[in-house]
Amino acid sequence: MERPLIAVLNGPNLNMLGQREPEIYGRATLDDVEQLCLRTAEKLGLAVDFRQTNTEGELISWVQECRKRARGIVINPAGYSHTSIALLDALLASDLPVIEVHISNIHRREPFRHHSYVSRAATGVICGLGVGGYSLALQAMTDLIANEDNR
Ligand code: CA2
Repeated sequence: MERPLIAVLNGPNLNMLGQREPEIYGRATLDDVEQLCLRTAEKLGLAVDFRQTNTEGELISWVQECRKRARGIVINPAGYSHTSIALLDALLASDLPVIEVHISNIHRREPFRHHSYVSRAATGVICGLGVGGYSLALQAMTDLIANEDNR
């Protein structure tokens, strides 16, 4: 049987992971995060499409594409979490399970990071557990999909 496809989408500036602010985001690069997701997906029997963009429109277009091709979305919307109703609308329209991931604990940081528009479309939110949060999100997604299939 074909492996369920999970889109792992990353927003602006996450391409700089591991290059600056290691005290907040750790030392792993985005390539390391992709490898972590691929390894985790292999163990869980999932397929992963891992992407990063610095533009809001591209992120929204990718979410729209997911409707036809993916079983779930794991997303770190980065700065767009706190600003983008358009991204929220796209995620709501996708009709897919969404897990929002933040590497840092946004609630321990500046007040403007405490609210995420995206969380309204998310089945679950993982934050503050470093890049391991991506792996946890894929594990949780496996359970969500299994529950859907057993309905
Ligand atoms: O903690 C997270 O994962 C965030 O989504 C990261 C975003 C931030 O705007 C959110 O509030 C929380 C920032 C991504 C930028 O990442 C960088 C990594 C290294 C150096 C500079 C930026």
